[in-house]
Amino acid sequence: MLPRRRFLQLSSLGLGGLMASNSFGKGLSLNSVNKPIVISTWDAGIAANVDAWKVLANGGRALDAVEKGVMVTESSINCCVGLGANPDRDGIVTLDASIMDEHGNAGAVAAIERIKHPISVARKVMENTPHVLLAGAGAQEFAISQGFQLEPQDLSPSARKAYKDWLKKSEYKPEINIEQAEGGNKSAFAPLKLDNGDWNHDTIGMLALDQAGNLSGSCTTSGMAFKVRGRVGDSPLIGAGLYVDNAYGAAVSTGLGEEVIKSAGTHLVVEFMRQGLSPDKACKLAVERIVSRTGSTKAKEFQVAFIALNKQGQVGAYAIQKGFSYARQDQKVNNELIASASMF
Ligand code: SD4
Repeated sequence: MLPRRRFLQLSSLGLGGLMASNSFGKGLSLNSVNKPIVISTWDAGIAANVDAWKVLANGGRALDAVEKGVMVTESSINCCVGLGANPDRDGIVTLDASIMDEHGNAGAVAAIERIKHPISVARKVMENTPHVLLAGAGAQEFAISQGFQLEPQDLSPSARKAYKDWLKKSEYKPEINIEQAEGGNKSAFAPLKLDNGDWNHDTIGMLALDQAGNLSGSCTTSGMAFKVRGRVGDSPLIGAGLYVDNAYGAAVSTGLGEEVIKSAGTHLVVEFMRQGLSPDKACKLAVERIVSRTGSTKAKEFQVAFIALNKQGQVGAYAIQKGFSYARQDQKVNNELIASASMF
């Protein structure tokens, strides 16, 4: 993972807007489409983009890229996502994931246990069932029926330590992903800082546009650390944590899922792009919509961030709190971490 020092300030400089017109369709010829491209949330996106890019650079499908990409994060034992992640308050890791293709097909799993790659199970739900979302024990049974292996229930060393620390107070105070909390915020739900100095986020969302000009997206998470057993966040909910409309654009979210669900966040971002707004502006308006409901005093207590990619290959991001970043790989930017603009 890259240290924060290496963040580019491209978003805040508005460089994304230099690549093409900020308004959908205006001044753009087909040749100006920036493809292929992949973007993904947080620092872990750098490693995930590498595998996604292998697919895209070889002319592969965006759907394969967004699955392969986030599988890297799901496999990483000391990360944030997948079976290495923090458990719920009963000490059990439960995972959520969703995927969406260029045809508007969608698949998702919620609160699945002991499965290494929830994103691939989500894809099987999409491709092999007439359903969109399978949850809990049923999702696990389905995964096994599709050839997935049941993994041990053990916690990773970092999760075991974090859970043990959390148990000392067992304070239930859902704050999530507020990076400037370093040193100040002692909430159990603030992200953990790893020994190497990186932050331990518990979600990765990825969006890709392939050489054929098709969009897809994925999102996979352990949800909120030390959550109530059975709690499901925004990530597996289509239109909340992830939305793809192949005609206009795609968006994925991270942060406090409850607030994203209540605003149908990523559907809102994509609708703003449909109305002609740039990805940056669409993400900003969606964040503002959330804050207009909660009020800014409450919004100072939690993080929500969106990234978006439109049909022209333009990208955007916006967050409530500073500290959010996303990784970008295309012909113009070689897998760099980009600092998102934010409200506060
Ligand atoms: C959730 N949105 O379950 C996820 C959490 C998250 O980085 O994004 N963490 O609410």
